[in-house]
Amino acid sequence: MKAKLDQIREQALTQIKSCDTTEKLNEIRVSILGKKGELTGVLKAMKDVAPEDRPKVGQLVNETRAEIERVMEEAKTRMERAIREARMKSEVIDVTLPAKKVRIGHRHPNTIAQEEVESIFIGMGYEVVEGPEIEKDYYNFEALNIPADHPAKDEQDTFYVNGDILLRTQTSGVQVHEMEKGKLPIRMIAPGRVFRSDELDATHSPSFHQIEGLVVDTNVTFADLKGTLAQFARELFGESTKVKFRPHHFPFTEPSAEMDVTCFKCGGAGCRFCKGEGWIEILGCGMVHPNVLKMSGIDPEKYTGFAFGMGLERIALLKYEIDDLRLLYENDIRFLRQF
Ligand code: 2U9
Repeated sequence: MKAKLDQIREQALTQIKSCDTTEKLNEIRVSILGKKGELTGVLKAMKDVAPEDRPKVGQLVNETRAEIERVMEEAKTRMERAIREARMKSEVIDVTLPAKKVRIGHRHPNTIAQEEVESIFIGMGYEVVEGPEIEKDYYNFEALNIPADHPAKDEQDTFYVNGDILLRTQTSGVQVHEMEKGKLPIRMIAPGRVFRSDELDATHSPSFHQIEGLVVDTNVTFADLKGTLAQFARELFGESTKVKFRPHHFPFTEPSAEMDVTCFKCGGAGCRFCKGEGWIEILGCGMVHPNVLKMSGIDPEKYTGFAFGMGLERIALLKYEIDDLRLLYENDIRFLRQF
């Protein structure tokens, strides 16, 4: 019996020594200590041992079992440690590697241009006022001296929600709302999205942005308009910028004009950028029409005002020398990142 036990122990220890996975170790455990295991077989054979020898043999079996279990436990601990160490090695973080670049957002060129225009007018004491993109026909047309049968309405007669409500074609309604409040003087700009039934091409879009301005006070003259807009042009395009006013017609202003600035590329000599003109048109303006003041409850005998309007995209295209409006709407991050 002793010889059998020694053989079982020796065999077990050799197997455990050469075992390299916990699964295999478990198989060894079952084959020796399991229900049908070899050592269990020895225990079952105790009935054949002489009663007086049984305690001695029993003790031998228990000692063998204890030793095998101890060696197995040691092997298990050794294997688990090896697994843990291998994992720690493979998961090690190399703190000397360069960090992943985090790309933070970027303002859109339109936004940059809008904020620049806003900050110039804020510097001159203007307030920035926003208003609804969905507007009543009255505030978009009628209150601006554009009656139902006016040809100017034809060009912009578009995007109606119903007979009376539309997507605004200009931000002018914001100024009308402000005039109706009856708080004078007014010195404001109104930036925002507008809608027209234009096909999308390099210079047109069915939805673009405007910045309009309005000043209403006593003794406001065309000289104030010229001085203000000349100062604006110098701040936006550079100190040496000159301005030129060409007579024009708008239903809501009288007299009306369009303002050109000297080309900031060639200084007015004429180049490819200004198409040889030396001048670039940037906005429309004029003295607020007396009818417009009257309709909003302001006495045109006491008060006068000037107004102006510009397309924000046009300003952004000029300032950043972008030759196609559509690039502003595609939101290709490789394009946007340049500004
Ligand atoms: C009120 C009274 C007058 C706003 C003005 C313009 C001239 C103008 C265009 C520029 C390019 C529109 O985006 S564009 O196509 N705008 O030329 N806008 S005066 O006049 C107003 C506004 C509100 C109550």
